[in-house]
Amino acid sequence: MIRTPLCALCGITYPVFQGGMAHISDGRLAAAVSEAGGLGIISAAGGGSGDLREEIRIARSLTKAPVGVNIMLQSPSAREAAAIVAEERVEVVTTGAGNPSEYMKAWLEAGIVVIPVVASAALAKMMERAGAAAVIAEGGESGGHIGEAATMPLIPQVVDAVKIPVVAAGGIGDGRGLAASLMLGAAGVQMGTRFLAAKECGIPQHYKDLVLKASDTSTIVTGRRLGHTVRSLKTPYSRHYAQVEYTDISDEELEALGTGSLRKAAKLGDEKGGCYLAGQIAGMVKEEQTAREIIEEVVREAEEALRGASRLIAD
Ligand code: TUI
Repeated sequence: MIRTPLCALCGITYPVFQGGMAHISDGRLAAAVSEAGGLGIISAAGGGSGDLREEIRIARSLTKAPVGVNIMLQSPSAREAAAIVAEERVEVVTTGAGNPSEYMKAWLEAGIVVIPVVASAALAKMMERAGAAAVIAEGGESGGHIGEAATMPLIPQVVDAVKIPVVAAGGIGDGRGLAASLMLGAAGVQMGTRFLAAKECGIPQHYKDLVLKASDTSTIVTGRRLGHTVRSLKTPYSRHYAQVEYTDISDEELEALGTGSLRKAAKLGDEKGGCYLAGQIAGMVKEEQTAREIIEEVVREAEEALRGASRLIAD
């Protein structure tokens, strides 16, 4: 049994979060993760039906365990989502791709445990001052929108910068990643890519197949020129984007190439125009499993790794 302060803080059995993935993480996936003892997180940016209130109610109908909602701050619906989570008394709110300071007061008054995603020690400190209960420090190995720092150097620097618990994210795909994160000082982990292959994850089969056949070198980073840097699987679409990104193509044309591409992948399985977000651990995902199987396997592997670690010390 691995227990950390994150468990009591969020009312969960295991210190494992499922990332709130835009257009992907819905009430059904989140409920399956929470029911298995982790923290399931619904994405307010188009998870499931796209109706956040509906997805929260679906999750509530499937589990009595706490659930979270992730708000992607650059999403046009962020403000509306910020109000809904307070009205619906969601237990945990995570935020991504920005600074959630303007919403903090209302969320804290509603009794919500607020856990922003940060990509730097500076933002982690600011979030701690603003009342965050913990932070998720996400390195650039993750899928989707990424910052500049990698997980291995980011986690200890954020841990040293704040007193609140730190959740490690980016590049964590199994129990060795959980054990290593705990050794870096984190109180738990968040995984997104591993849960793409969860049986309860409703993405098109083509998306799952791309993840299942990925290797260690299957992802690519694009979008830096326009300031929306994302990591995705190498596909004809993402290779084409990378090829034209630093040519004389106009910003407008480049922007148009990206428009709707996340939704096309996550909702339609569009093989030509879809941008299939995934992290560097995609190559470690070998089979579809239930959320419960994923969480129990990750925790068991981490226990084995941590028990075995003392044998490395010769005395
Ligand atoms: O947010 C994510 N990952 C995402 S969001 C997304 S949807 C999207 N749609 C269109 C374009 C781009 C993305 C897909 N994946 N992860 C959390 C995360 N937050 N990673 C990095 C950050 C971050 C970076 C800088 C958070 C705060 C930050 O500081 C900004 C500031 O204002 O100080």
